[in-house]
Amino acid sequence: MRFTLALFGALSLFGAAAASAGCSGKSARVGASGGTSALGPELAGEGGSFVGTESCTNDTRVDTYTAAMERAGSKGILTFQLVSSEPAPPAKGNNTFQVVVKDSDGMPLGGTLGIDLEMPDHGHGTSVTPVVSLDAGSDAYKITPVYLFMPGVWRVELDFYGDSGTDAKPIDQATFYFCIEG
Ligand SMILES: [Cu+2]
Repeated sequence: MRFTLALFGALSLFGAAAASAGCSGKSARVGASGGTSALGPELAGEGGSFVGTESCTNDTRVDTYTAAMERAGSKGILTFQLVSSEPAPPAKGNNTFQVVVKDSDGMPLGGTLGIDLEMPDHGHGTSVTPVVSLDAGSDAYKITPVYLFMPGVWRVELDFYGDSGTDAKPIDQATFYFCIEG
């Protein structure tokens, strides 16, 4: 029994190492309020496997980018609008997103917005921490760089924390998936 458990542990370690061998970089979860940014990199979660770089254009998870695309928050409280991506659609390398967060009346909200970038099939994030800044004039959050350095499916999670900062739980969050081509 002991031997079995020890062996399982060793295999798990090996598996985790193998899963991360194909990719580099770490997940970056950041937030910013009113033009300042609070940086809080964290390591990417375990799991995932390296699946190569085959095209993801037909992957059923991915969204088709359109300007001003909107997504209801998972809690049904807020709406997240990806006003624009530069370049459009999002492409391999550096992107700049403009995001507006709206309440149920469609009024834009100011507060703290966080972004988390991950390649779910590879179990890693990005290697450059995005900076989030709120433009008080347009009520849009500018997020740059959204560094999608590798072809494949990228998960873009937006977390809105209001004025309470990223130490609190997000009030609502929405997730987009984009296929980045090589
Ligand atoms: Cu990857």
